[in-house]
Amino acid sequence: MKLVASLTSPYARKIRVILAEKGLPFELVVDSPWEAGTRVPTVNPLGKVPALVTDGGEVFFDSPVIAGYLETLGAGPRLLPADALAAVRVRQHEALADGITDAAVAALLESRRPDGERSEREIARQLEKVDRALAELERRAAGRTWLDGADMHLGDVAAGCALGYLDLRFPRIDWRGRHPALAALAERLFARASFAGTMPPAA
Ligand SMILES: N[C@@H](CCC(=O)N[C@@H](CS)C(=O)NCC(=O)O)C(=O)O
Repeated sequence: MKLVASLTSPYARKIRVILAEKGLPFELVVDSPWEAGTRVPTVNPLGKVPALVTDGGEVFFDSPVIAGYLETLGAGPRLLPADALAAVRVRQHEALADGITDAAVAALLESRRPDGERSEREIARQLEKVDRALAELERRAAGRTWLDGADMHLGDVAAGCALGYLDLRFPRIDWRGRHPALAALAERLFARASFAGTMPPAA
């Protein structure tokens, strides 16, 4: 299978981490949807990465859907529990973590708009979402090794990708200082080969 991804996308990183954890072979097709000449829209009509193309030519997007597909392959450790309600709870953590990423991306894009078009109020509004969601993730991580049960699951992977994205784009946000359980979770995650091998290049 092929994964169409940019090297800085935290959503694509989530999928690359899952593929590594599961030991699934794939071809990485690096393509940035922001660049002229991108072929991403020919694969994903939404023009976003990640998009996964199976060996049979079927395309899956966005990252939660790809994560669900990869789980069906039955390779490597389970990142979603077999129990349906437990899986929904893991998905809730994934959504919370992806939501941090969504708000951080929105704040970054707004901050890059030209003078006169940029709204500091909108940047602050998005960063408030990040703050609130980090506090909620901290509450859920406190006193635990992983967010869901005794093993790492999809919510943990998404959390690591969101926190790594904050390090990349918003190093001024001192989430480690304010959220010790997230700092410990991130340390565990970032020590894994799957995370170490998917560090985004300096932007
Ligand atoms: N919810 C989507 C978000 C994907 C996304 O927004 N990817 C960004 C890269 S970080 C992108 O491709 N943006 C291009 C665009 O919005 O046109 C997912 O989880 O896959």
